[in-house]
Amino acid sequence: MTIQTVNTVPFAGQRPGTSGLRKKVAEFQQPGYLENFVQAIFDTFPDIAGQTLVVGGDGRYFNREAIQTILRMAAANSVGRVLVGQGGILSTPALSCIVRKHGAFGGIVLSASHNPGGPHGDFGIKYNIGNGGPAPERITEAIFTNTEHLTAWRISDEGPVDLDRIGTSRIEGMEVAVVDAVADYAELMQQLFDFGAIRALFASGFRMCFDGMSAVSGPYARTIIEGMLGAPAGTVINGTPLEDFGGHHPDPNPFNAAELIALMDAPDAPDFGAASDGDGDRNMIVGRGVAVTPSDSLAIIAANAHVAPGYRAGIKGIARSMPTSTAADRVAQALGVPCYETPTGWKYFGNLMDAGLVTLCGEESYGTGSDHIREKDGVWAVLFWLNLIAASGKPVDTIVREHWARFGRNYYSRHDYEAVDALEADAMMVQLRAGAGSLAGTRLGSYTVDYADDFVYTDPVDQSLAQKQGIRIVMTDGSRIVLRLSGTGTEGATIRLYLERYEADPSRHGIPTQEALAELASIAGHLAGIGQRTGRDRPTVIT
Ligand code: VG1
Ligand code: CO
Repeated sequence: MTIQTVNTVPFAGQRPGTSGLRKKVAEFQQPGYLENFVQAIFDTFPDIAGQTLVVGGDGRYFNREAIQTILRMAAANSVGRVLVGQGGILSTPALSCIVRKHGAFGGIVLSASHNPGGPHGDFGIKYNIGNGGPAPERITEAIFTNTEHLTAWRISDEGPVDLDRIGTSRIEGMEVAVVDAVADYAELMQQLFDFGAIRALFASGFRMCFDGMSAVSGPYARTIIEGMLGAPAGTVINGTPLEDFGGHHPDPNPFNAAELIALMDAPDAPDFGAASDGDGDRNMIVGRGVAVTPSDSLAIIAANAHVAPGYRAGIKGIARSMPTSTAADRVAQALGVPCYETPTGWKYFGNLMDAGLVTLCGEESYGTGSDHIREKDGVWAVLFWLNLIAASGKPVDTIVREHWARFGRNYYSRHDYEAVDALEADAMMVQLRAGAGSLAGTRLGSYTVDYADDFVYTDPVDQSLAQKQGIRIVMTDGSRIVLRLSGTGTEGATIRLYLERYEADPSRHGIPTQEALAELASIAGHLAGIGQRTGRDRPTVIT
């Protein structure tokens, strides 16, 4: 047993973004790159000695190697015990569940989520705190500061651990427990949803397709949907996690899950379709011929929460990220509960859930979840919809149409301009920020600006301040244009343009989305000078 102290110099740019540190695999493979960041995490917690950590990832290329390194470093940093998912696999929501259930000190997630994997793809690492959720900015900033001053990291020369065999072993004095990746999570789902009703739904011949996108949620969906809920074998497609996600972009939206969308548009489509992302925290809900926008999904879950046993007593409140449509706000108002607007990224929901202020949270980026854990949760959202379909006896398209008829429809779309010149993108934001203050009262086409600003958020629980969270231009009729730069990309900058228009009149709920939002898109394009700055005449991805 030897613990080595290896001298090192800082790597520039190890600042965690919206959801952890994400870089190209090749960057992570530089000698010492991963080690520096991991040591910076341990250095942030002087009280980590003897504590329990949970470690797992989405199975992408470099996952196993990174886990072996983290285990040896954890031992060298006096961690008491580490729980690792079998095969190095844990979905992000499963990790959150295990941290909470076992009262762990924290967790380390190895994932770049929906970013492509493989040797030429992306890798990522994220630290979660004891509530099971992503570390707040105060902690990610402390980790970053440590990366800038690091002089050495510590590692044991013991190992490697057999990640495929369930059981315990030791590295130095530290216990390593390889645990079933699905069991704790599946048990939690069983407490929240009416498995009996969903089982009866499948037994009646209801057909579903769950696209695991060759990423981490396949094993969870197979165990729960095909196993516990009795859906026929083959309900889960692309259900085996692959190191390169089969060469696909594991992002569950109509653009990247084209196979599922085509299936749901076909004449013999199943009744229900769903997909999840690389690390299992995102979800897409699809009915016959209709993909539900994530913003609508959050609102519909909120309006119907009581159908699921775990939420029978009602919800305390809702939180949505600022760019997410205001559909949920209307439901919150009808229910008489608060609706909070937070910056982009799940880490901003943690305090609200811990303080018991909200039950449901959601983001427009195909993320929905509740206070059962502290991450967004793809399979959870799919199970909620199954529970809702079973309880109401209605198909997805009817549920959506009836929701719009009651609350109005928030037409919604996101336009992404990916891998654009970072300096131009920054200049665009500077210009928008400078101009926002004087937009109020201006007429733009058929809209009049009510107010415009760069979103600032003060956390109501600890008063922490998050600034420069995106430009929002809110019209007098409630329509909105939002612009911000992505914090998860690894190439140049990605401009995200979010468009929303409210329509109360049910006779006008059938307009194709892009048509309904065309004028807002053109106003935004002119205001921000997107064409001139990026040299693009259309977005890379529209969702
Ligand atoms: C994106 C989404 C954001 C989400 C984040 C992490 O961030 O917009 O809503 O929380 O990804 O999701 P950004 O900064 O690129 O817009 V995941 O599933 O990648 O952990
Ligand atoms: Co994800």
